[in-house]
Amino acid sequence: MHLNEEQIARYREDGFLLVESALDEREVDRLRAAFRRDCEVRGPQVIREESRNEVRAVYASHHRQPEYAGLMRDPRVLGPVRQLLTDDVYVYQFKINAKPAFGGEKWSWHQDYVAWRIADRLPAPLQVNVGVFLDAVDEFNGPVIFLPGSHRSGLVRDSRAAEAKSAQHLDPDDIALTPDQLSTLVAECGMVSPKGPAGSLVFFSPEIVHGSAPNMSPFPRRLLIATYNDTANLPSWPGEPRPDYVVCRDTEPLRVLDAPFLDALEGVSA
Ligand code: HL5
Ligand code: SIN
Ligand code: MN
Repeated sequence: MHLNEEQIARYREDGFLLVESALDEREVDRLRAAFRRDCEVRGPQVIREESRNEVRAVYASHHRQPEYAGLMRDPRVLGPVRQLLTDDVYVYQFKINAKPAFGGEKWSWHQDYVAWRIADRLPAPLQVNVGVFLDAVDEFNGPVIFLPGSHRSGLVRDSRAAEAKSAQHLDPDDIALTPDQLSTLVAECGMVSPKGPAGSLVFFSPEIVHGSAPNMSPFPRRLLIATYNDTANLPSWPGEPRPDYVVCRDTEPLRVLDAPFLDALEGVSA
């Protein structure tokens, strides 16, 4: 899959780009099954909701589940990322935010690069995020809301809250925008929440302001977010590096598969 000039221009202008139904139902089924398996793997990479014992997020599933390892190199995902960023990229971070039905909690308004600059001393915002819809996303199940164009406003924050919400990762609560900052930016940029069927992709900038509301609907909103970083833009930790489930250590440039990930996994040639 190749993005056309207009799509690339839209990504640069808005800071995000939706590609509907890039993956088919069979592929999404396999990814969901791999996620269910991965939720059973015990360890600090599984983050639970504060108020109940449900999964809030799981990190680095591509280290354990071959479907996700393949997906990270699938031409429909990695191809556009290389067009938007550069040829030599690797997966810096991988997470699935589960937003369970009947109570998946909010993700506060934030810019990703604020987190990575503070926590990992990542030199520059040379990343592209890819959101993969593991469920259909609609107005009811807590879609991500973007402020279009806000990636061109610079960083809104340069420090984190004194008290961390989570010991496992940096929760957006710790770097949340103030109400005043958000009101000013929304007046300039407005708000958009990309929606679509399961299997849709949303590419978005590490500097765009985004967040999402709780999910009180009867439908889960499982969203994979993979962050690709330029291999020439590596973190340099001031002290102890963050764990490798939050910040991946394999910085070898990724090669694009020549077939969709399931075909590659099953050894079917293209
Ligand atoms: N949880 C991420 C991390 O690196 C940061 C957030 O959406 C990305 C802000 O710990
Ligand atoms: C995030 O930015 O990490 C959370 C967005 C979401 O899952 O709604
Ligand atoms: Mn984010």
